[in-house]
Formats: sequence, structure tokens, C-alpha cells
Amino acid sequence: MTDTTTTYDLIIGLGRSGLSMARFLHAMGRKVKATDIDPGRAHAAAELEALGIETMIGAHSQEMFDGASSLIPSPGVPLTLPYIQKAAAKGVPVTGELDIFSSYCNTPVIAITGTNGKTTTTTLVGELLRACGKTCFVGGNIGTPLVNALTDNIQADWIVAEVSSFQLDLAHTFAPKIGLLLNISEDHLNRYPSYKAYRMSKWSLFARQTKADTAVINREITGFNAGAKALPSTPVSFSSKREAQARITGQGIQLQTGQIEGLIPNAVLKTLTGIHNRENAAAAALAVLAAGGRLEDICRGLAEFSMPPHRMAFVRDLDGISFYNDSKATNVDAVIRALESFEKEIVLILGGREKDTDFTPLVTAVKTSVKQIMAIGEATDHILEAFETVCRVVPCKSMAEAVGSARDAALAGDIVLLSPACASFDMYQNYEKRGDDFCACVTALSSAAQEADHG
Ligand code: UMA
Repeated sequence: MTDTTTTYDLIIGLGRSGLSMARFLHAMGRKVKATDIDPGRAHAAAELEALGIETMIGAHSQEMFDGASSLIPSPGVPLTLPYIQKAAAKGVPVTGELDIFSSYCNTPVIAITGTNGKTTTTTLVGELLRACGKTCFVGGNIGTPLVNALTDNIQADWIVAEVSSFQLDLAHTFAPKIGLLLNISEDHLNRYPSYKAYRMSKWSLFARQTKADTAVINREITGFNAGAKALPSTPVSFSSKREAQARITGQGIQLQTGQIEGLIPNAVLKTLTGIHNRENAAAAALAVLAAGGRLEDICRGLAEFSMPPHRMAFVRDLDGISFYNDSKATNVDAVIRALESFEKEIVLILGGREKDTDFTPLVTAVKTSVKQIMAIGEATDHILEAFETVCRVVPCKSMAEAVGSARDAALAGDIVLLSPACASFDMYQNYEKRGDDFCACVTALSSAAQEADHG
């Protein structure tokens, strides 16, 4: 029988975020219920039922929403869901991980947002803090829900949180001690009424900071001057083009913060290739300096850093063709950055689930360096339409077919690059699984010599 007690938090979505949240709130003694439209979440539901948490999977029920005293949608759940809209209109609070986490945790937070580079920078901030002798918990949109730090009773000097716009949209009290805004370009336009609304979501990271807090911002973001002027906190900026507290130059990253003057030399930035990674390094260095780190320790941490997986990761060389996995490139801007990192001809695997994507900004970069596109997933027709006049586009039904056709189209000295500009959810559970599949297909290829032996 359905429990009709009206004081419960309703968790919507039982993926990584929702499941952790349900476990945490239950452990805190709060009454929780949980629902997910996907019947495939039976495993998660069974785990919660065993704790005494009522669940409904395969559908949402109006009754469950009507009885909730607060709603906690997972980041991937659109806030336009009629059940959520109806409850919000009645005054039921709709909240998320950032607020709930910070209401239970006093540890200062370094929060990183931006369209691209979030995961690399978040990982880097964690590594640099450790190099400076500080303990930290790294979580959030990067994959480990923040509340896990509380469930696992982790003691740390800092919380380093990768924060998405979806999470920010549910934040009403969250205020990081140090916030980083790396860049903003078009993304997630299937979730936002306009690009402006998406940009506002990103800037909201700083909304509840105070003067004693720090806002680390890329000076190249459109609207920087007005945005920085309106901040409640203290801005520090980085730039690859003009004067800033951290300026990317031919020699490295020149720091001039008022307290610290010095150069982070190129020699310690070897694994952070491309301007975008130099920007990530500059942002991370400014954040860790603001957190009390020393420049020498930061340089040592940078020298020891290696990139997280699925970002421009070299997979193998085969018959002179180099294969790279950039599955994390889920928007057009990330693909442009990837294409700009190579000075060779590229066979590009593009596609997946679109986010109302406009491929137009990619046309110039494709013209410059792409010889052929292998199109996959739901975006195939749109990719054909957008690039047919620019280069040859081959529709492929699977990753294996795309990898095989890409290899056939490439010559010795070329690059085969998976950099899809789309989400993975039409074919995979997440971008990691897509990247893993690409790597498996690439690894399974035999060299021309091996094929000749067998044939
Ligand atoms: N669901 C419903 N009802 C709906 C819609 C969805 O019940 O109307 C259910 C789905 O059936 C599914 C669950 O909600 O079972 C999925 O929730 P979710 O998409 O939020 O997935 P999680 O596994 O909880 O992952 C989320 C983040 N996902 C998104 O923001 C889309 C993960 O970021 C994050 O790592 C994780 O929480 C831990 O904090 C991923 C991501 O793609 C990496 N983020 C976007 C990005 O980086 O661009 C924002």
C-alpha cells in the first residue's frame, strides 16, 4: 500500500546522483521516496527498497509527487517535467545536490564550471592542492556525487566540485569560496530557452559569493567586463589574448596577481597541450594560489599531471595512422578545439544524440583539416545536411563500422579522431562507454601486414 505521509523528499532519477542522494538523506534520518521512468533502474530501486525507501520505477506517479514536501530532481531531469512544474507552482521547493551538500558541510568549496574543460580543470585543481600539501575531496559532475564525501565521512581541507549548469539551476544557497568560470559556448540548447539563459546559468555560480570569496574567470568570455563588474566577490582573470592576472604567453603562464609574480614555464605544462589546456592550467593555478598554495608546489603538481581519460587520448598507431579518443567532446566548441590541436589530415567520427546543435561554427575547422566524416547515431541526417558540401560524409550504423570505414579512408600520417560533438545517450549509457567502445574497435583492428598473413 502507498504510504501517504506528506513529509518526504522525492528523489527523481536513480542514476549516479539520485541513488547517492537517496542513500545519504536516508542515512541522515530524512524520509525519502524515489522514482525513475526507466524500468532498467530496478537494481537501484531494489537497493533502496531494502533500506525501507519506497520507490516507483518505469513511470512517475502524480500521487507520489503530490505527497512530497520537496523535490530533488537529478541533473539530467528536465525542470520542464509537468510533475515538477505543477509541484513548484504549489510552492513545493525544488532543490539539488549543491544546496543539500552545502547545508550539511562546512568545508570550503572550489567549484569549477564552464562549457568545456571542467573535468580536466577539476582533476587538476585536486592534484595541485595535493601537491601543495592540502587534502581534498573531488566530486560533482565529474562523476562522484558530492554527498558521497559525507556518506563516506571524508575529512578534507577543500571540496573540489565540478559543477554543471543543470546543477546550478537547482542552487539557491550554494556559495563556493572559490568559483571558476572557464569558458562559455553553445551547449545544452535542448534544455535552455536561449543561449542567453544558458550563459546566465553559468554566471550564477558567483551569485551568492561575498567580497572575501574569489571568482576566477576567463577574460575572453563575451560579456566579461560587465559580468566581472557586477560580481559580489573578488575577480581574478586569465587570458590567452590580453593582460590578466594569469596571461598565457609563448613562454608559459605569466602570473601577476598582486601577491605573486612569476612564470609557470612551458617545461612543466607538457601534458596540457593546446591553448584550451593552458587556459585550464592558468585557472587551476589561480584557484590554488587563492587557496593558499605555493607557486613552486603548483609547478611541481603541473609537471606530474596526466590528462583524464576520453579527452584527446592517444589510442594507438596502426600502419602510420594515429587513433585518438575524444569521446568527452560533446559539443561543437570542444570539437573545434580538438581539430585545432592537430596539424595533420583528420578522419572525424561525429554524431550521437543532438542537443539542438548548430554545426555551422564547425564548418571552417572541418574545411581546414578534415578529409572525411563518419557520421553516427541520431545526428546522422543533420551531419549529412551540414557537411555534405564541405567534405565526404559517410553514414555508419555502429562504432565498429565507423572505425573500420575511418581506417579505410585514412592514409599513413593521418589522424582518426572520435570527437563527436553530441551526447552519447542514443547508443551508450555515457560518454565513457562510447570512448571505451571506440578504443575496443580500434584495438581490434589488424595491421595491413597481419591481414595479408591471414588472407
Ligand atoms: N529520469 C527520470 N525522469 C525524467 C528524466 C530522467 O526519472 O523525466 C531518470 C533517467 O531515467 C535516469 C536518471 O533520471 O535513470 C538520470 O539522471 P541523470 O541524467 O542526472 O544521471 P546521473 O547518473 O545521476 O548523472 C548525473 C549527471 N548527469 C547529467 O547531468 C546529465 C552526471 O554528469 C554526473 O556525473 C552525475 O550526476 C554525478 O553528479 C554527466 C553529464 O553528462 C557526466 N553532465 C553534463 C555535461 O557534463 O555536459 C551536464
